Amino acid sequence: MRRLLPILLLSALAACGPRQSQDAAAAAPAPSASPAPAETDPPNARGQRPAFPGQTRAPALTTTTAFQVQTVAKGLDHPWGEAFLPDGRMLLTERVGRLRILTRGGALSPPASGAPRVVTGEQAGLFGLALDPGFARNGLIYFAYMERRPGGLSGLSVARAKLSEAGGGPALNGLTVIFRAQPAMSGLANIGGRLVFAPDGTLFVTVGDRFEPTGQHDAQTLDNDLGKIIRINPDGSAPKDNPFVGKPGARPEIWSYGHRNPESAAINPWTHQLWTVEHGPRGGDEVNIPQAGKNYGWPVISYGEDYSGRPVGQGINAHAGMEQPIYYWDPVIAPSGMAFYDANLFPAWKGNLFVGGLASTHLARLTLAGARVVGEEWLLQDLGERIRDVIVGPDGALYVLTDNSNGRVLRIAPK
Ligand SMILES: [Ca+2]
Repeated sequence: MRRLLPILLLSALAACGPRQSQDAAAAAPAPSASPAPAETDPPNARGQRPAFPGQTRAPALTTTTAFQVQTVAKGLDHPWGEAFLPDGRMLLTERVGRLRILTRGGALSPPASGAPRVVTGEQAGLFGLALDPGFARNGLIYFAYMERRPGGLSGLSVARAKLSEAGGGPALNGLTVIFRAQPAMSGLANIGGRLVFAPDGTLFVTVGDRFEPTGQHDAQTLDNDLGKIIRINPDGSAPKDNPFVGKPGARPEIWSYGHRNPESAAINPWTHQLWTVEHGPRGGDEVNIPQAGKNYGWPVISYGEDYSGRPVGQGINAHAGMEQPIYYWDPVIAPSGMAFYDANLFPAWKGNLFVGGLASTHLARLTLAGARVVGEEWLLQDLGERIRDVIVGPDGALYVLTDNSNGRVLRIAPK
C-alpha cells in the first residue's frame, strides 16, 4: 500500500526560475495602459493581430494565496483522466490502458479488470473519463480510448461500463462501446479524448483531427468526426436537438466543428455552457466556448504557424462564418485538462479557470470576466512537469495529474 508522501511546501511567490521571476516582475504595477503579460517570449508567428483586445497575453497575475503541493500518488504511467467517486476516492486512467482507484490516504488499487485493449504509441492510449450523472445509483462510467479498427487502423472510441469492486480490486462489467469516431486512421497524433457530461445529461466528446493533411478528413467537413466536438446520449445515440440532425451528408453526433485537437473540456458552472481548450499549431492554442453548429475555423483560420514555419493554409486569422477563440496562446502551452474553480477552499480563486500545460510545464490560472480572459498566472513551474489534467476535488483542493512515466497525482491546497 502506498503511503502519503511527505508534503512539499511551495510558495506561490517564490522566484524559482526565469519564468517565475519574469511573472513576478510583470505583475508589478505597470505605468502604461498595457500591463505586461505572463508570457514574455515573442510569438511564433510574426505580424498577427488579435481579433479583439485581450484575446491573447492577458495581464500577468500573482496570487496572494500561499499554497502547498502534496504528492498524493506517484509511479503512474502517464495518468490522463481523473474523476472523484461519491465516496471521496478518485478514479483515474493511465494512458497505457489502466483504470485505478486512489483512496484519500494515497493507496492505489490494482488496475480494473475488464478494461478494453487499447492502442498505444505516440499520443494514443486510454484517455479521459466521466461518471454517469446517476453513478451513485447505476455505477456507470464512461471513458475514451484508442481502439483497434480493421485494416491496421485505429480510432477514438467511447465505452461505458459498470464499475464494481469485489475481492481483488475494481472491475468493469458489461462494457459497451457507445461511440466510434469515423473514419479510422493510421496516425496516432491529435486524437482528443476528453469527456464531460452536460447539465442536460448528454455527453460531450472531444475528437482531434488526427493530424491529417487538409482535404482528407477535414475538420471543416461534416461527413466525419475528426476535429469535432461530439454530443451523444449516454447510450451513444445522437440527441434529436443536435445541430446537424437531418442534414444530408452530415453526421448527427456533431456539435461543433473546425477544431484541431481539444484535450480539455469542462462545463462552466455559472453559465452551464461547454468550454474547451485545444492544441493549435505552433503558436495557436485556443480557448473556445463551442456552440451548436458553429465552425471554429481549423484549418482555414488559426493563430500561429505550421510546425514547418510556414503559414497555416493562407495564413489568415479571421473569416466570415468562423468563430474566434475567446483566448489564445502564442507561443503555445500545449493545453490538456481544465477546471473551473467554484469551491470555497481558495476564496481568492473562485471564478477562475485552470488549464494544464504540457509543453509549458505549468498550470495556468486564468481570471475571467464573463466570456473574456482578463488575467493569467503560471503556477507549478518550479516542478518542471508536464500537466495533463486538473479537477476540483470535493474538498475544494485542485487535483493535478503530471504526464510522465512516473506520473503523480498532486493536491494543491492553501498553505
Ligand atoms: Ca479555432
